[in-house]
Amino acid sequence: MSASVISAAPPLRHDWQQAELLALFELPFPELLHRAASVHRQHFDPAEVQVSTLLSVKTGGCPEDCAYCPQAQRYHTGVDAQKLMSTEAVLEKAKQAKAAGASRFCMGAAWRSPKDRDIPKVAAMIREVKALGLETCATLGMLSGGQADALKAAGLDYYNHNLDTAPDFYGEIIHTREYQDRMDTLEHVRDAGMKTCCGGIVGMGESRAQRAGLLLALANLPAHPDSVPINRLVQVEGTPLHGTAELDPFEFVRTIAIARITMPHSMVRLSAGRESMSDELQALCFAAGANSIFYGEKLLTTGNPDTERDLALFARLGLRPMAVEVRSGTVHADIVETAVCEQVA
Ligand code: SAM
Ligand code: DTB
Ligand code: SF4
Repeated sequence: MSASVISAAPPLRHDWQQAELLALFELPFPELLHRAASVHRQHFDPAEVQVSTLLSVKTGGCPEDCAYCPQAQRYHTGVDAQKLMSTEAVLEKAKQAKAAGASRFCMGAAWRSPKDRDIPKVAAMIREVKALGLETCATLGMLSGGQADALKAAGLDYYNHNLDTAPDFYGEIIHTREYQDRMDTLEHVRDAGMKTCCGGIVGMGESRAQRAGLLLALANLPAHPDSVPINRLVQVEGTPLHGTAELDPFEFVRTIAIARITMPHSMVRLSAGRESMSDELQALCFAAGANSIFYGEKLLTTGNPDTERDLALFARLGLRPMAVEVRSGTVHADIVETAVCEQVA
């Protein structure tokens, strides 16, 4: 990417208006895609896709009431509560993810927030995973400032904490924590010097104005999230949102496109929900500016496309995994590419 291309791009905005986002949603589909694809090319190579692998290091038994979530204790979804995994077991999974071609490893826990006594255990996982040369990410619920500092000291690169939906729809989805709690955690993560991964879920029965409201809240954060996961609701039997009307797939693509336009420097991740998407729909999402995926057979408790399907899709679309700079300054794109190319061959 040449410096002249970057300097020609307009400055990042944090003052988006709801009416502007709604106007984008209302553009003819080809025009919206064209605008998003143009922004994508100003900042990224559109053939590159960042690949992260997820692992649920502490599954189920969560006290929160997020209406979409199979891990909430109060819903009967068949997900059994488990203890925190051992560092050795996590490391084994991280090695497998690296061998399969992932560049980032994201550890998720079904907690409202970690207890202080959990932090050294998670810190040990972070240190070991990082030592493999993987980028590290964790999603553990709400964090205090001190907890964020401790995770940063252990080498955590990214913290995932989603806004999930628009402020005016939030109260229909979650009652056990406030929108402001999420903002506070994001502030602690930024203050600790970590990168933020923050997005939401669509297809929960929200209106188009509320999808715009989610993107507005994300794009007007004090700093755009480094990664913006756009999840399509995975409907799990037993959760209150099971049976929600399906979102029009083109509306999903529009949401991706507007995330790309409003947060031009961010990685926009085509996240949960890919398993039930056609290859054609995913290709449209990449054309609309998505440039990151979760890679590996499982998300946290639900399915994801198997790696063979993703590698075949990458090969068909001429996409390749994105290079990653690790803290030592060495670029291990070659490692990632070799691993993936070996699997494609
Ligand atoms: N417990 C922590 C928290 O909620 O902050 C971290 C894990 S939680 C499972 C991480 C995110 O996964 C949620 O914020 C939500 O956006 C996403 N998620 C959970 N269940 C989902 C589902 N059924 N479909 C789509 N996304 C989902
Ligand atoms: C995110 O935004 N999506 C991921 C990750 N961050 C942690 C989680 C998706 C979970 C889907 C439901 C499940 O597998 O339990
Ligand atoms: Fe718990 Fe996170 Fe699921 Fe909400 S999304 S119920 S906080 S695991």
